[in-house]
This record gives sequence, C-alpha cells and structure tokens, in this order.
Amino acid sequence: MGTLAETGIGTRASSRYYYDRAHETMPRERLAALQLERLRATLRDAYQNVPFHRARLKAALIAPEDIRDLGDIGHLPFTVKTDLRDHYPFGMFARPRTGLARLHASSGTTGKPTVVGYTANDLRTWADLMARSFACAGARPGDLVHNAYGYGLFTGGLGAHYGAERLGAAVVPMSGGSTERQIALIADFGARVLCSTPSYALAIAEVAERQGVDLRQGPLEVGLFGAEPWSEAMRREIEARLGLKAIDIYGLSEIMGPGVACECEHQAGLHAWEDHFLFEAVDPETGAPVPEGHAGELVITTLTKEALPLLRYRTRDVTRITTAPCDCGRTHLRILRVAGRNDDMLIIRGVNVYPSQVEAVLLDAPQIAPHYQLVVERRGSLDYVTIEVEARSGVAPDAFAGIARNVAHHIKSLIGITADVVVKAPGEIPRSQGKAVRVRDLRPKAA
Ligand code: DLL
Repeated sequence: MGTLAETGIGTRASSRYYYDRAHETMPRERLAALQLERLRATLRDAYQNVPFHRARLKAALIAPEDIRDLGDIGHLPFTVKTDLRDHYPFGMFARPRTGLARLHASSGTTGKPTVVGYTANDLRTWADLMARSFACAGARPGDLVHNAYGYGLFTGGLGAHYGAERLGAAVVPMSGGSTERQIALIADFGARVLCSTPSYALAIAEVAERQGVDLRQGPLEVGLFGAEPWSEAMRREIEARLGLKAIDIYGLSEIMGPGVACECEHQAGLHAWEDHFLFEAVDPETGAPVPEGHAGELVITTLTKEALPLLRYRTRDVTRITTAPCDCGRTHLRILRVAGRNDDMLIIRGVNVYPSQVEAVLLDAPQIAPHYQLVVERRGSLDYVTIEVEARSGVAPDAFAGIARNVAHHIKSLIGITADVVVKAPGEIPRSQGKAVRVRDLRPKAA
C-alpha cells in the first residue's frame, strides 16, 4: 500500500466517517439484543405469512416464541436455493404481490431463475445498507460514482445506484459493456468512485491502456468490486493499474443484493451488517457450526426483510468469520474474503481447488496477464484440468512453452494439482462485462 499512501489516497477515508454511526459502532452486546428482538419478529412474520416456513418450523417442533437467545438459531431448519426455485415465482414471499415495490432475479445456469421481491421498506433498507457500504469503502457525499454494474434483473446495478444516491453522491448509471465509452466518461466526468466486478475493472484498465488513457492520473480513488471471487493478487493488480483503492463488497440477491458486507479502508475482511442479518459459518457436510476463524459455509438469516424473509439461508459461499475489533471503530463482525462457492470448488484427484487459488498463483507470474480459464475434462475415470492463461503483451511467442512449464510447476508445488498450462496470445481469453466465467466444465453431466 506504500504507493497509495504516498499519493495521499485513503487519507479522506481514514478520517473516521460513518453513514450510520449509531448502528455501525453499536457495542456487540446491544447488537446481539437487537438481533434477538428482530429475529423473533422475523420468525413470527415468516410463520404467519409463509406456508413453507410454517410447515418447516412445525415439522421441527419449533414455535417462534421458543427462540430465547441467539444460540437457539441452531435449532431452526436451513433454507436452500432450490427451496426458492421450488416455490417459483412468489411462493416464499411473506407479502402479497400488491405489497411489493420491485422484483429482481438471478439467471441460474439451469432451470428457472431465482426470483426475489422487495417492499418499499426493503428498498429503503437496501439503499441505506449500500450507502453505509459506500461510506465504509471510502466514498463520501458529493462524490461522483461511475456505476458499471449491470442494470436490470441483476441486483448490482440498481443496488449500487440507489445506495450512492442515498449517500448523497451523484451516479453515472453506465451499466456494463461499451468499454471505450466507459473510459471516456470516467475520464471526462472525473468519477472518484468506480463500481464493477473485479474482472471488468481489469478489462477497463486494459482497454484504457491500449487507448493511451492513463486513468491513474485522474480523480479515481475508490473502487467497490464484488459479485465474484477475486484474490489479493488481483486486488494489487487493479490498484496499480487504475490508481485507486480496491474494496471488496459482498452480497447475494436472495438475501438482498450488494451491500450485505463490505470492507473498510483497512481491507482486512468485510464488515457484515449484523443489525439486519444474522451470520453463521457451518460445516457444509454436517451443518454444525464451525469455531470462529475456521472456514465454513456462510449461512445468513434476514432480520428486517419484509417481502422475502429467509431463515438460515445456505449461501454456498465459503468464508471465515472474525469478531475481533477493527481499527475503523465498526463493531460488526468481519467475513474474510470469500474464496469461492462450494459449487465452484473443483476436486481434482482428491485435491479441493478454488479458481481464486489458481488466480493467486498466476498473478505472481510476471509474464502472465490476469485473464484465465480452467477447463475441466474427464478422460476415462479421471478429471484433468487445463489452465488457459494469457501472456502479457510484449512477451515473445517462443517463450510461451517455457512459461507454461514454469506455471505448471508452481501450481503443482503451491496447490498440489497437476495441470496442463496453455499460454495464449494477449486478448485470446474472453473478457467479461459482468461476472467472469472462470471454469469451463466439459465433464459429462450426471443424469
Ligand atoms: O452478485 C450481488 C452483488 C452485486 C454483490 C454487486 C457485490 C457487488 P448474485 O448475482 O445473487 O448477487 O450472486 C451472489 O456472488 O453468493 C457469491 O458466490 C458471489 N459473490 C458476490 N460478492 C462476492 C465477493 C450479487 N465480494 C453470489 N467475493 C454470492 C466473492 C462474491 N464472491
């Protein structure tokens, strides 16, 4: 971070600014009391208004009033993504259609999309939590926010949009795509804050460099990047190429959208907004809680959602939780960087691998550009992975084979898997405008 400190970036952010000081710095005992009160209200609401939850709670012999302290949450049944699909489109909603103010949906690769709904109050809460996240990341009222998250059914675009407005910033509602135009507008309008997926931020940096536009010389200072896993190495790369502080922001549509958790200026884990959500980390196999600091699947219960309350929702995202105090003064627990989803985890001859682990190794190789895909195939009964990477511009093609051998060696020694590495020419790996596709799984699908 030396260079950022030298340029003065982050100095505004370090002047302890909160969007909602009372809630963000609430002592943890009071936070827990607030959570319990809100959990009980959510349970009553879900029990009364969602037949699915009522049936599940009855089957578990639990009445809402049985929940006496937060530890009792462990008695509640989990909710999973297929529950939402099975009740497509509105079957899990606790409010009638006429009481809704907005719908979003996530596409999903197979079958029906997952539909989520919001009341007007839910939208207010979401805008507040996004405004809180923006402020936590270092954005301020009066800033110009260039929003390159996709607008539409995806929650990224509108979520960031209303949050930035709520903070008192002005928004450039650009959405994804038209990268040349994005760069012209970032440069001409002078945005201080950029919102996009981390992979798209890199695509913007790359095209800007090609056009001879040096965005590092402009007013960009803060990036809120999320919606997909990314590594520390990728963070360093984005910070160096765009000249900003890259902040990790997390969320999922089922729970709300972006703004469920966000890093502060210390970039040491994402503050998860506990006054509105209850967070647990569980063993994905057994469902039992894992001790603080251990990797587990993140499970989230909504505490204030009206349209779509969710009880113990299994996110499939693997992370670690810490309640250790943070220098920023916020008391809310932190989730450490989400390494990836259970679903994205590859098991290559018994070794568990997340694409973000491979990414970290690739980005340490100076001749490799930060664009890659993992291609998984089955030959006979064994799975093989080919890592397609791209050479940085200027690297001679006759060096590709040597680079590939070198990368394969590092992957083997650092991650423990044997992989073929193919080095491609600059520009040959497809660029994303939203969430990057990191894995091409060519294995036959189970029937
Ligand atoms: O991706 C919401 C969002 C928009 C978050 C913009 C941040 C910024 P979904 O499309 O429902 O919602 O996808 C949610 O994306 O369960 C994670 O697997 C992944 N994800 C989101 N943020 C991060 C992150 C939005 N910071 C799914 N790091 C989640 C790693 C993330 N993975």
